[in-house]
Amino acid sequence: MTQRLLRPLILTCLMAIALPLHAHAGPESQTMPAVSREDMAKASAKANQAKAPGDAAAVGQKTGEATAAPAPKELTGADKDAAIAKALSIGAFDPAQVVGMAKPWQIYYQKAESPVMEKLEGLHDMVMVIITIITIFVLALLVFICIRFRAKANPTARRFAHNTVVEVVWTVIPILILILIGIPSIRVHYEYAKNANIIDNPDLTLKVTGNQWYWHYDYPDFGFGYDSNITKTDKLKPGEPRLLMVDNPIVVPVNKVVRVQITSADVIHSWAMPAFGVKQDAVPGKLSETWFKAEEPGIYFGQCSELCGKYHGFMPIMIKVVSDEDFKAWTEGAKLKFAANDNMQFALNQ
Ligand SMILES: [Cu+2]
Repeated sequence: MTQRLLRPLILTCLMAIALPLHAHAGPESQTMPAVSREDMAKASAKANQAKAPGDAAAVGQKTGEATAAPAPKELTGADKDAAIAKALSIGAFDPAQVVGMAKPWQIYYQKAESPVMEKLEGLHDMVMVIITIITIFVLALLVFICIRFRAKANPTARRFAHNTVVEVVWTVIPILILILIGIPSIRVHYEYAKNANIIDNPDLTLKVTGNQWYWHYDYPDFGFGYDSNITKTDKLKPGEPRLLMVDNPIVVPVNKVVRVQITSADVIHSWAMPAFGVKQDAVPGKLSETWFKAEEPGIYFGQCSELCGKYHGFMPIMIKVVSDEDFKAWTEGAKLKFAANDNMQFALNQ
């Protein structure tokens, strides 16, 4: 009897899951499998050469100067110092500009500042309501059973097993709840995964390499890279947050798709930026990709989120989101400050 009832029910539920998925997967899903590994590799290779001018243009570079070393204007002396000073001031910390940072006694997320994080928050809130209801329901049931069926009030226990109705109910309701959670959950994944297109045409590529215990950042579109180390507590200036401040922050333009390629030089680290909903393991020998689009200029903090050794808690991440013009000025100064990396130039010239 139970089986006869359950089989069509399970089939109906499976169809209920499959149909909306199919509908959501719609037209875009056809493009997703089309992006093969080979295409990804090609796109990645292009990012280092032909695409570089396009990327640069998208982030404010008007000419094709990003194809190679900054040959057109070889700044020297005072001009060079001024460009570097400008870059430093653009990347500088200012407490008034902090947008994404954990606060004492914070019990909820930081303010969402990327499209993916906004969807994640929505999903979290919904699931939170559901689990709260379930927890209260189960607790109430336990209390009811403890009181109603205690030995004193219920001296002769009834001896029966199986109840078809109850069994069907406690099978079907959880299935419905899972479907209820599953649909928005898959929508978040979908929002994230539609970057099958986005990630091949980013406005900017940032390569992140985890090291014990600091981060190395490369801007392959511009041919420079640098290490980013924590600012020690005794070196902090007034207002700078302890354990979060770094010497060289990441600088990215606002409202631009930043493709982040993440790897590690030693052990597994994890590059996490809560306000953008990004957390990606940095695995030695593997290049992982993710992306974000920062929606508000300001300063954001994150931390290594994979236990990576004794100074795991001392490799923070600082991102400064700036306007296109500031980003362009920053890249010009940063190129000079961090001097062009030979390998990078080689890649750009291929
Ligand atoms: Cu780490």
